[in-house]
Amino acid sequence: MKLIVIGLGQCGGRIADQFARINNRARVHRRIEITPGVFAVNTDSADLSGLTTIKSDYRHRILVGGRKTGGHGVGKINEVGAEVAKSDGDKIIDATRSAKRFFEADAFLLAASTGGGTGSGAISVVTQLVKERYPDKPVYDLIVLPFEHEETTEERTIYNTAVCLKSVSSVADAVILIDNQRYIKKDSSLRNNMARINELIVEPFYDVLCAGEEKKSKYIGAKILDAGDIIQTITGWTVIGYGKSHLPVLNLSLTKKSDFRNKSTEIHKGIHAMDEAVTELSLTCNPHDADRALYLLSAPPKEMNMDLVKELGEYLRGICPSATIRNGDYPRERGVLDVTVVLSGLSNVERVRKYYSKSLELIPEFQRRREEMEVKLKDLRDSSMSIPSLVK
Ligand SMILES: Nc1nc2c(ncn2[C@@H]2O[C@H](COP(=O)(O)OP(=O)(O)OP(=O)(O)O)[C@@H](O)[C@H]2O)c(=O)[nH]1
Ligand SMILES: [Mg+2]
Repeated sequence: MKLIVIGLGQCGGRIADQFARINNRARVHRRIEITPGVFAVNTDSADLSGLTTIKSDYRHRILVGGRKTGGHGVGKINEVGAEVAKSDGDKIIDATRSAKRFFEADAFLLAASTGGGTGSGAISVVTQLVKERYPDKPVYDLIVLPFEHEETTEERTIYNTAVCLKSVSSVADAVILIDNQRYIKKDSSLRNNMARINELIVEPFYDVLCAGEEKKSKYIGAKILDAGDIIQTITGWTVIGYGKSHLPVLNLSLTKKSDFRNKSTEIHKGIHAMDEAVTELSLTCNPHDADRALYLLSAPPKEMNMDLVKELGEYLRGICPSATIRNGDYPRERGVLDVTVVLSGLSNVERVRKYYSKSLELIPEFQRRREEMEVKLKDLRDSSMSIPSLVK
């Protein structure tokens, strides 16, 4: 599957940059292309300069809101992010057309964080514009939720998140939810290592995008997971997970393949990888709420067999009883067996609900504070009434 990727704001831009890196990896190691166009949009010129892989010309690193923001961001004010995206929307859409082989892309992937101002304000506006301009291509929004400590220290983070989630959910074909906090749960040293977090966020997309683009017969699975399967699966609230099992360097195929013990070891490793993928989903959710799901098994061809694919299917069916499940296998020569899982069409996401309800409490509080501030300012002005001023 081929994606046009557009990152908005600092977080979105860096995630898009990571997609550009996995595309380079796919080109070098697999001779295939998965992202024919990758772009970053920002109100902050320094953030755009900090990217490393997206082409550095103005058509790929798109500075918006120039006069309004002076190239310095919108400081968490998402309304300004949205306004700038509306006024500079044509500039963004026109730039994306500059992608070589733009029309080969199967879908758009837009990425942003919810906590800031530029990405969180702009993503829904740009999603709507892309959908209007290219009604035949699905548009997926990859949305990065804030760390816990950001929510406790800054209420605006919660409000921005709620507004962003509501806005994208009404325009995007799917909203892929990523919880920043999940990536530091096991290793808190990652908190200050955004580059590593971004690698972990983007990695699950690698095999999923590559599988359907393979041309060499030895890399084509018994059941190919292609763009059609993915497009049919991804809809509404969506999460993605990835797990792997390391394989012994000495391939099991050197021993007797038909040995039932080998087969059960393979199945065990497959289930281990799938269990990890489900445990490490990009956001905690209840798989029972999924209407659609897919899994991709990738392993050296000798490690894959129909029993393994069937067992994995049964495992997923057990945890997502109401989902339509699609699957694929992707034979690659290397020392790991990995499984990518996507759960989609989620009918309930507790975390989203929490942002909505917290934000509802905040709105009257923001209003009260604003009024209180206006009263105090007026009071201060009144107290200067009899003082002369040097300007009119
Ligand atoms: N995963 C990840 N999260 C990031 C990254 N950069 C920032 N964030 C998160 O994104 C949120 C802040 O949003 P930014 O993307 O920096 O904001 P912005 O869209 O540039 O908007 P303004 O700076 O307010 O104009 C916080 O929750 C950060 O933790 C990143 O590279 N990766
Ligand atoms: Mg910024």
